[in-house]
Amino acid sequence: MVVTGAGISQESGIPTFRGDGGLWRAYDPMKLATISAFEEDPALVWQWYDERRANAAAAEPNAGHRAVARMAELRRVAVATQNIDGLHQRAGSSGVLELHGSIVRTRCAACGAFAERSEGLPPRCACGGIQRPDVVWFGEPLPGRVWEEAVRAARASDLMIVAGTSLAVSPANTLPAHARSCGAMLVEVNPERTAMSDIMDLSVRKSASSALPELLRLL
Ligand code: BJW
Ligand code: ZN
Repeated sequence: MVVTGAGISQESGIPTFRGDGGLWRAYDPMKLATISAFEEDPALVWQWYDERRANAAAAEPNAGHRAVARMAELRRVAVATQNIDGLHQRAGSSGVLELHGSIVRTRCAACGAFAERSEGLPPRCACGGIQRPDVVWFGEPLPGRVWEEAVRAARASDLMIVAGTSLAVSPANTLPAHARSCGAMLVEVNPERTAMSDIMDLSVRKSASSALPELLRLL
């Protein structure tokens, strides 16, 4: 199983949330990525997501995303990502478990209908409600089926590669412990220490775009 976070897309030009590469300087994600921020000022939250939608659409998958996609040609590999940028899919991975949703999709905060982002700030649904990005904000539950599948895959895995995530956000950061408790080997790819470095069997202190192709060759 491969579990990824913002660091794998950093080299595609998408800023991370925390650490040195955390470049959403004009905005504080801890404040904006919440339902209360959206209820208070949906236009401000949408400005942040509009910028990030444009950024993600213009970005290209990098060697890290491509290596993950190639791994599935050699072994059965489940991919779970906390990223909402769609770059794993664009690199050729299928069945990606999007733990925190997708910036590509928009749904109505009132009636739940999925639709394209309409014009306007904030954009509105045909029902009159305000649209929102189909992502998971702090305090919201992860999509149930996706999370159950991720836990199942973690517990069934014999090797988990955790790449480009600080493992600071729950419940995604419990996946390594689920894997470990069922006997999997844990490998972390991150230039920096993480919250779970101590339980890793191996920490590769390199960028995702250099380490993941190397791990692919070892597989
Ligand atoms: C490289 C690199 C390179 C750099 N190569 N590596 C108190 C109150 C309320 C809730 C909580 C609470 N305490 C705990 C909680 C739970 C909360 C939580 O975990 N909070 C903590 C922050 C304290 N979690 C939730 O609320 C979750 N839901 C939940 O628990 O539901 C049950 C519940 C309900 C009600 C109450 C409580 C619980 C939902 C979490 C949703 C997270 N959403 C976001 C935004 C998604 C949409 C969007 O993108 O806009 O998800 S926040 C943000 O963090 C985003 C990310 O997916 C997520 C994880 O970040 P990630 O990917 O790890 O990125 P970084 O930046 O942290 O790390 C990057 C790493 O890459 C670094 O380590 C670098 O070193 C590395 N790196 N370049 C490889 N080239
Ligand atoms: Zn609606």
